[in-house]
Amino acid sequence: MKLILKLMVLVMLASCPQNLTIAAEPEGWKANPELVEKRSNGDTNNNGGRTFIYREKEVPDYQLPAVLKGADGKEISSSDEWEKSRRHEILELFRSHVYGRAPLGRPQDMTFEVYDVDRTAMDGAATRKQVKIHLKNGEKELAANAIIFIPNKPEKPVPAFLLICNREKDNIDPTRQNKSEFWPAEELIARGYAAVAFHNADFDPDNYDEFKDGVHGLYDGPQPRAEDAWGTIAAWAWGASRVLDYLETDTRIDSSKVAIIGHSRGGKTALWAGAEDERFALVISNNSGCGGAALSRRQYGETVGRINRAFPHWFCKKFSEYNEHEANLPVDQHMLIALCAPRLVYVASADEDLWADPRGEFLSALAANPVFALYGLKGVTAESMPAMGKPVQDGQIGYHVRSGGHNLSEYDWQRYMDFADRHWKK
Ligand code: GTR
Repeated sequence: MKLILKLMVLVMLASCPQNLTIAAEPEGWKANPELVEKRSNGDTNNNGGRTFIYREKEVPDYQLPAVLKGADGKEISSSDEWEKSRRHEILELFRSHVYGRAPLGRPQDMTFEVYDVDRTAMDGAATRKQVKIHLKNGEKELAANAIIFIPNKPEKPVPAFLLICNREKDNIDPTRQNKSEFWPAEELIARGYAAVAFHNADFDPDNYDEFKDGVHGLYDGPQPRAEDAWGTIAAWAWGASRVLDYLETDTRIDSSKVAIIGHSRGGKTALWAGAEDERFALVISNNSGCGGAALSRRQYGETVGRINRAFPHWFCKKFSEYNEHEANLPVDQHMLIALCAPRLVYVASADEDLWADPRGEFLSALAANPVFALYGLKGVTAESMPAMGKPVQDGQIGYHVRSGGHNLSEYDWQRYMDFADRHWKK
């Protein structure tokens, strides 16, 4: 039957006039060929002797590790089995092979100092607070800062968006003299959400210093670093959880509805924070690419080898064993998204950000669907990549690809708030 259909289509095609296009392919996003050409000719810094892949046809054949097959080879067929065994197995694989293992959860010696409270912020629309999170380990101390705006109305506890800021601090200006689309706090307030942000460097400066500064310096012992010792992304993710610890104590925040959001290296961090800490109810990855939402095995744009050479502090040491050997990884990034199930997730890509592999980000979200299905839920509700500017938001996983380059834009934020409205304000 299939063969007959195929033949019929071929006959139809053959008899069609040349200028008639047949809609044989779904009208999803495709990388702009000019941009692909430009990238393919240019960007070739250290990729372990390989050229970077920007042409879809150059993506190698790959097979993703099965998210629903346990280490003992058994199929996982219920949410119960997922929660009792497989979820933990996958989490452990990411800890030991990719991000490293945070040595502790909520630390013993942590205090919150609330200061700078202004009930008339944003022309009276919000209350601003800043919170110093004091961390101590013996004689050593570190303080990280969180900036919080809470809508004055309604007076009940509100859901919050917590941004991991990996750009300059003036992007999260508490005085609001500097307003950046990277953190549109006024827009969040107008839509009824608390806007919370912290700067990643407060927990760990973004440079390679052999893990002496930040929370590594505070907590890591004198012994040589293990292969699976936490990298900087894991340190930032751990920091996000400490901000959430504070938010849980704030009676104006509905801590059962806190979204963790980050862009690029911050997006990788948001996903890892969501995997490690199930209190985050919505996990948002904006253009997170390699080591974030994008499938490593596709090797499209930035690769495992390149990211480990350029940023030797982001992941654990073990991860560099997979430089140019992606197929040996016991996980791929769809499993990271799956670790957020059944909670809400949002993955977003940008048309010109081929370095982050938009298609690889979408396919990764799609491959996480079976885990959501165990809960009788839909993940991403598109079978193939949607068109640019056509967000898909019905299921537990939201997805969009927007026009423009690598950035966390006003458009992205509005879509994230739409998604939260849809799922949280039903
Ligand atoms: C790039 C890096 C990406 C991404 C980005 C960013 O240089 O290759 O993985 O994380 O930085 O954080 O802006």
